[in-house]
Order: sequence, then C-alpha cells, then structure tokens
Amino acid sequence: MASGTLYTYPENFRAYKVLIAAQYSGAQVKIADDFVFGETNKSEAFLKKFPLGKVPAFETNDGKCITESNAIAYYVANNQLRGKDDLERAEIIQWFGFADSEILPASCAWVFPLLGIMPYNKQTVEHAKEDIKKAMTALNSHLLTRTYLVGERLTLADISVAMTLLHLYQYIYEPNLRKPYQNVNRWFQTVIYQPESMAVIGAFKLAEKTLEYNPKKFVETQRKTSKKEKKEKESKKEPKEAKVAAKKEPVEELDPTDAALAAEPKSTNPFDTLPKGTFDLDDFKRFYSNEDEAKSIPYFWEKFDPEHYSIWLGEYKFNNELTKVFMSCNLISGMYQRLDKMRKAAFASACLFGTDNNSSISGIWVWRGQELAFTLCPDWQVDYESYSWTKLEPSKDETKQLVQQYFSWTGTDKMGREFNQGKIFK
Ligand SMILES: N[C@@H](CCC(=O)N[C@@H](CS)C(=O)NCC(=O)O)C(=O)O
Repeated sequence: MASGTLYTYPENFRAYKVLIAAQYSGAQVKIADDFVFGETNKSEAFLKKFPLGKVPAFETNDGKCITESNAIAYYVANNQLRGKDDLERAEIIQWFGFADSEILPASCAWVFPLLGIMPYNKQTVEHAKEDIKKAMTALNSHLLTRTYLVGERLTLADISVAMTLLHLYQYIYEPNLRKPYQNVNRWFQTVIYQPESMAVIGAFKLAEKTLEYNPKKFVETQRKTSKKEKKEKESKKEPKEAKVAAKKEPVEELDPTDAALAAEPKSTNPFDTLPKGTFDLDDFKRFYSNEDEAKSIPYFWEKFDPEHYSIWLGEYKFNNELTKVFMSCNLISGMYQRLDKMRKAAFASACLFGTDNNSSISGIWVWRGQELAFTLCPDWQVDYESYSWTKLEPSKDETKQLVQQYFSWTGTDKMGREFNQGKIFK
C-alpha cells in the first residue's frame, strides 16, 4: 500500500484530491510538518526533489517523488477509484483534463479577483463566466442519467472534478446561480458528503451569497506580498548585527484602507501601464479651452499620435428612454464624474441632439491605448455598457468629419435631430 509524505499548504483543493483518495484506499499519507508555502517549496532541498517548486508534491517512504495532484491521487488510490477497465481509466483521464482545462482556468479567473488574489478585469471575468457556463452545462447533461461521472461507482474522476469546483460552490454559486445545474448540484453534494471526503474537507457549506468584489482587498494582498518580499530581500542582504538592531524597531503597520488610498494615485491608474506616446493631451486640452475650434481642431490632428491613442464614437443605446433634456445632460455629467480618474489620459465631447422626449446622446472619445479603456478598471464600468462603442480609423475622412462635428458642437444625429447641448470631458 502507498505511503509517504505530502507537501502542501492547508486547504489546498488539489491536495484534497490526494487526501480523499487516501481515505478510500487506506494509504498512509502524512502531511509534511512545518510546510511554509513560498519558503519550503522554494528551498534547495525541495527543488532538488521537485524542480518546479509546486505543491502538492509527494515523496514515497522509499524516496520516489511524484508531482501533479491527479497523478498523486492516482498513486495513493485503490482499484475502485482508478476505474475497473481500460475504458473507465481512459474516461477518468478525460475528466482530469476536463477539470484542469475547462473548469480550473475559468474558475480561477472568476474567483481569484473576489478573493483579492488577482486584479479584476471585467472582460476576463465575463469570458470566464461564459466558459464555466459551457462546462457546467455539459456536466449537467452528462449527469442527467448518471450518479457518478464514470461507471457505477465513485472514482477519481468525481473527486478531481468536484474538488476543482469547490471554490465555485464555496464563493460563487448561491442558490439562484446554481439553479440551472441541478444534476451537477446533486452529484457534487453526493461526492463532498461522502464520509471519506468529509474526513478531509469537513462539513462543506454551499455559498448562500456570491462573494463581492472589493478592490481594496487586492491592493491589501499586493501590499502584504511586497512587504513580505521586501523583508525577505532585506533579511538576505543585511549583516546579522543590523538584523538584531532592526528587530527592536517595531514595524509600522498601515491600516489597509490607508494603504489602498495611498497606493492609488501612484500605481492604480490603468493608463500608467500604457506607453505615453507623443500626444500631450493636457496641452491639447488647454489649447482647446482657450482657442476657437478653427484652430484647435487642426491642432488636434497635428498633435494626435495614432499609435498610442485611439478615437471612439460612443452612442447611447437607450435614446427612446430619454425624456427631459436637462435629465439627459445629468446622465452625461454623472458618467463624467464616475470616470474622474480617466481624465488623466482621455478627452471627450458628448452631445445631446434633439429636444425633450425626442433626443439622443453620443460623443467622440479619445484615450490612451487601442482598447476600450473602460475594461481597464472596475471603477469605470458603471455606464459604458449603456453605450455602443465604435473604434474610428483616424486617417478616414468620416472620422475627420465626426471629430469636426463633435468638437465644434454642430450638426445633427443620425435621425436628423439638431445639436442641442454639449459637454466636454477633460
Ligand atoms: N497541475 C498542478 C498544479 C500545481 C500548482 O500550480 N500548485 C501551486 C499551488 S496550488 C503552486 O505550488 N504554486 C507555486 C509556484 O508556482 O511557485 C497540480 O495539479 O498539482
């Protein structure tokens, strides 16, 4: 029977696969004492045995080393878990691949920002949700007529897929979100409430509410990580005497809120990560404010840097719901306020065409970068989905005309409504 030492940090869903399999088989799996993630697995001794420095990692009592959680689980499992024939064994490998490729990357992309481990990017999260939906729908159909994923008994396929879904059921799938996947829900609960699973993960609780995104959490995680890295660097560099002296000085702990706020102006404007190019937007804004459009529009084209900036037409999607002109103007001002941090590298002229109960909103936007800027920051995502966004080709005459019209507040909208009011975002 298999026996050996498992290296892992606590509550690692990958290690759970191994530990549950061992509960079924009776394999003697000892969890390594004093394991410190980021330290033990980066030590020379560990890397000698497991060159990637990843966990879980398993060392048999006679010194053989195995990595990859599915492989370790297979090693410590019994025949029932491994499948009764070649077909079942192939199917189990198929479900390992399904868990690792179809569920895991998308689950991490969705869950990790909520846990503050990764920054939030709306587009990535929306993609992840779509991917998970596809995987869950397929899984749900497969389980319509089956109790377990492979054959008639619980196998490693069930353990591996269920553990990979653990975070989703723990942090995301509140009752409404999990409702479309009744077969998966039933099966998942069958797997996790087996005595062998409960001996490892305890009494698992399905999410009652989806965890909410808190941007400060990520900043705080970053702060802790960089503080830890800094400490490590310092402790590597410093002579012993200096270390002893430093110990006497208490390290000042920043309040997380202060840390989040303090970090903001320096490092959290997403535009800071994009190359500046040659277009001095502040200079253009000044010129535009002080000069007539007859001068400022040619000035714009003279200075505009198409490699590092892009031009967009934003058109409000719900014009038929617009009533009073002043209310529509408030809609634009409100959006500008919410996008305050975007001013740093963006400029816009939004216009309201028409009159009360018959109007439309649209605008020309210019910002640093070639992508839709709103996706760069969760704070910028309140309004943008109410608009359709068209990227304009700067060299085209059509673009020149639109810039001319919107920057000089003239003309009509597509329906022939006359220009009424304009607002500049600068
Ligand atoms: N495919 C591997 C993935 C292992 C893995 O990525 N482990 C992470 C923690 S859960 C790790 O040790 N990361 C440390 C590192 O990348 O340096 C498995 O299933 O065991």
